[in-house]
Amino acid sequence: MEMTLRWYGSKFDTVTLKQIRQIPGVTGVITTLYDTAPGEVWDRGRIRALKEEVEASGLHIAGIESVNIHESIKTGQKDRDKYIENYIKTLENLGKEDLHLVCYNFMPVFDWTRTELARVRPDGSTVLAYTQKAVDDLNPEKMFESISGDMNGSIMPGWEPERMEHVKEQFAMYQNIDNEKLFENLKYFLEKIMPVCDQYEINMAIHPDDPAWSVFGLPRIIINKKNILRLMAMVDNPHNGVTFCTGSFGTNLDNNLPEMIRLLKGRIHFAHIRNLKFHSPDDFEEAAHLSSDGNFDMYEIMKALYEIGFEGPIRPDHGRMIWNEKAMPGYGLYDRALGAAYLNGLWEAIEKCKNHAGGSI
Ligand code: CS2
Ligand code: MN
Repeated sequence: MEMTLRWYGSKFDTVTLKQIRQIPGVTGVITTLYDTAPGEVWDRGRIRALKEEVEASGLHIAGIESVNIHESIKTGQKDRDKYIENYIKTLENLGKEDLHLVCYNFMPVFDWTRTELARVRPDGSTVLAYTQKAVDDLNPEKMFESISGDMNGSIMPGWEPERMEHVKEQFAMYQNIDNEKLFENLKYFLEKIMPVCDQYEINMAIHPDDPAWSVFGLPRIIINKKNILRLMAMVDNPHNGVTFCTGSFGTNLDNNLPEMIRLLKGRIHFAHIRNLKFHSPDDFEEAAHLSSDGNFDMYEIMKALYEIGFEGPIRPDHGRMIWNEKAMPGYGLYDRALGAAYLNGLWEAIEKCKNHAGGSI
């Protein structure tokens, strides 16, 4: 595995490449052209410029998160082929620049949902949190208003103001889309892009839905073992793979994370490692990465990744806001750096134990 950090680009991120370069063991970044709209073709020159900027700092681009999918593709509109063509051109441009990992999601309308961006924990840190009750009491616009004051001046992925302006029309597009239809549209998209992925050796890595159930009545499919295995079998090509995000699959306590990792052997191209602390099954907050701070056993998760021979990038997913840092909620430097160091420590210990003691731990 390779330890990486997500970086939104110098125009959008409070964290610099120089700072990332100084986190022990972090050698790459996961980045994107954050100001491109879903459906747009990524310009090859811009991709190259981004790559050169990252490389000048002594790091490299380990993957792209995300190339977002246009709602026409998700809802299967008549004009979807045009947007798929554009997506293929973007993949070609990435492939020509020697980039081979693309994270994306297939969540209707917006990306992950949290009801608070700055819940205060007993230690005084602030974290992203979710309570089902808050979702049940609000509509998306009201929720956006109630959380936008805590964005620290950043643009949150999936909750961009432009997106919120069109939220009603976007909801209307999903009126006749159920989970089955969404699966069908995802299959259609993946089948169309697999040839270019084969040609340029691009691993597509779908990010699970977060939380792993329907919000605001919208369909959601990448939520559990059964559905993710179904998707792998539906388009049975190794380039159709997964971003294994523990904090997203883990929102549903019925999901056994180490078991799912083992079942997805060969198809996990990217891992997001994050811990959650549950107060009830539908009230949780994003804890520090350390196992004892939340509900997940991080050692078992890392061991499962090690045992399936995982070689892709890992990034410590969202961190807490600590030490008075002001950054995009979930994406400050300090707690993610602590997370990277901790996960690297677990990995080193697992590796060394495996190599001694006749391979058993
Ligand atoms: C989130 C998402 O959980 C996460 O990693 O920050 O924004 C994620 O990057 C996207 O869903 C991937 O497409
Ligand atoms: Mn994630």
